[in-house]
Amino acid sequence: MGASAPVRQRAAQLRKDIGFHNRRYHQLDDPLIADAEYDRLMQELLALEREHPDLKITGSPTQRVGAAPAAAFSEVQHPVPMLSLDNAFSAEDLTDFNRRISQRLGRENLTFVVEPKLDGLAVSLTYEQGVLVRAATRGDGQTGENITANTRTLRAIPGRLNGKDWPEQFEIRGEVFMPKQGFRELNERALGAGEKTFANPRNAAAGSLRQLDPQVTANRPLDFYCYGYGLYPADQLPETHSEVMARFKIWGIPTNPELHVVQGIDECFAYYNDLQSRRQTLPYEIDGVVYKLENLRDRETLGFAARAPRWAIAHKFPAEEATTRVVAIDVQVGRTGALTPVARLEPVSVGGVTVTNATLHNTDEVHRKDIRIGDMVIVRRAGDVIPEVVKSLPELRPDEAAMFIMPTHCPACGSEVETIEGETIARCSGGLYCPAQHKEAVKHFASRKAMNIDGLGDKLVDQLLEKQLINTVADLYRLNIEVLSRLDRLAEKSAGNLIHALNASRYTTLPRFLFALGIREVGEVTARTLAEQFRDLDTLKAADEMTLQTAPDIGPTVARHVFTFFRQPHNLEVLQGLTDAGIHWDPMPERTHEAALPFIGQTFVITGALDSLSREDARSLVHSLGGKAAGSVSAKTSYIVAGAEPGSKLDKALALGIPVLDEAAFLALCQNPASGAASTATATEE
Ligand code: I6G
Repeated sequence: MGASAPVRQRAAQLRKDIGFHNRRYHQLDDPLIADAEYDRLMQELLALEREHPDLKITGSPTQRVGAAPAAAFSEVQHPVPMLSLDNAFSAEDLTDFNRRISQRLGRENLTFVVEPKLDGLAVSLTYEQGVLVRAATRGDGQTGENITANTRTLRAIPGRLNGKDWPEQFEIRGEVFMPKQGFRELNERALGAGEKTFANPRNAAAGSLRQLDPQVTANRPLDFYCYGYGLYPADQLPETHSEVMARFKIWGIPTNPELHVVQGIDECFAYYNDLQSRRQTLPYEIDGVVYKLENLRDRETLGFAARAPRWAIAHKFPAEEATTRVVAIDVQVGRTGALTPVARLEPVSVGGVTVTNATLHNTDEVHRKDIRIGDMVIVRRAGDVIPEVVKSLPELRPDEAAMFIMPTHCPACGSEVETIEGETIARCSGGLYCPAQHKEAVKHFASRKAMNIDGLGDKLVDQLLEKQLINTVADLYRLNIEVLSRLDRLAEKSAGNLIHALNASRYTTLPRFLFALGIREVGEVTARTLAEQFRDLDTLKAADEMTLQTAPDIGPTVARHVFTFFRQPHNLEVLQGLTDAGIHWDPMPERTHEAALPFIGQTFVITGALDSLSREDARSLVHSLGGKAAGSVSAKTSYIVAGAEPGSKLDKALALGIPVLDEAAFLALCQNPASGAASTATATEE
């Protein structure tokens, strides 16, 4: 039966909207909706066309790829159509795909090649006699944009191939992308120069490659992995995809090291889960995994549908971005009085989690991203990171949208708000008088890395302060079951557990205690440094600013914060209260002699993403062995520890001839410092 008029209208609207968003994405590199929203529009149109085949007209975006080339570029006709990929959004979609192709081939347990789906720009590269002669974007799949001159500036793309057994003429296809680190550095530079930043690495990669001036492309940190081929003499093809890729690798064409061959759909799922768990640590952004049949003859049997091969599918990860509206911008007061603008959002599901707030960091950031109250915005929630607004969509701005203005007085206590010259952070000047700062200070005191008071969560702290059952953190130690039983929703057992946790926390360490006090700029590492240097609380309390600066890595700012903290009568009262409550610790271990602090006098710089440690953990490890961890490379650096995507610090270290350790060599050195020279020799490049 033909579709009814309203259904027909909806399909027409969807076709129009998708066409519009295709041009924003493919031609302007400036999408107006998050990818997930786009996918939803496409899925809706596909479902309508499945139900009403008469709607599946020629020219529907479900039957086409991308968008026509932009007029600014000359055109390249693809000798073999450059198609897109079908998507699987669920396990069921993937099982359907497997069933479909197994049925058509008459075999089960098929072999697949699997690899990450990079979030970049697909390109076609043609080689003749081993020389790159043409590069093109996908365009609409038939005709792409000629980007040869720009592509030649990419170091990852060989202008001339190694070896000589390549076909006279052939075409490879792959993804140009911008690694996360390069993206961050590019945006940092743009910020410094007051220029526009890119919303994400995909837009940055596409915008950098689709430039009229190749010199601009040359200065952008672009990379490339080949994922397949287009035109290729059939009689020179091997049997499998992985053999093709192995050949390409020999010729100097980069292929993704995460490419694997797996057996059956279960191994595809296992690969998907593994990659999803590592998604945040990969040096580039991915939005899913691609599965393709390994056997090239099987591919030929299955062939192509209108816009995608039947033998491949992209299994998408849950989305990290969504579009929603900013309904208000509130100001949150942190532990140190910093005022952070927070966007209150119309609730939106991002990768299965409902997001209602996103941090806006500071006023500069709000203005730089031009975010107004009432705006539509793209929000991003990657892994467990706090959601943030990636960009506003001024094109969709309602007339009544309002600018954000940082209040002149603290919303929690009414004290004046100060913004120090040269700093972007506005601060409430109320100190612990401010209930918001006070609340955050108590939460920090109880937190895991501070006094570790298990069971004293945020809600409980709110109640204790609101009901005035505590005034300072010292009062926590006067709580008893009877008082706690007056709190809402605190069962007797939980109250008992809390009392137990409070008792246990009385015995702590000096570094933890110093960290728990919440002194400005005294994080875990600085607290440990101060404890190591001054050995006991009284000596630290008595130290003047100059003396404080004799400790490693303690500069004038931290010294001033520490000095001032111990001169405030209120703080001294709280300290006395805590001592009276029986907070105690063992004396700091004897100043360890050199054998136990093998890194004394050595400075490490940690850069890039490590596998088994966070950079903070690695720095702590260096400190615990007597070394210094510095933020930048200089001639004084003893070692640089380089993880994935190490960026410019590694380049500088190599230029200065500083020994480079990879993570394994670093850990080996920590365990067996005497092995230093041997480990570095293997880790130093070239
Ligand atoms: O657009 C694509 C990205 C990645 C692809 C692709 C891919 O493999 C990793 N593979 C094919 C076969 C196609 N597009 C058509």
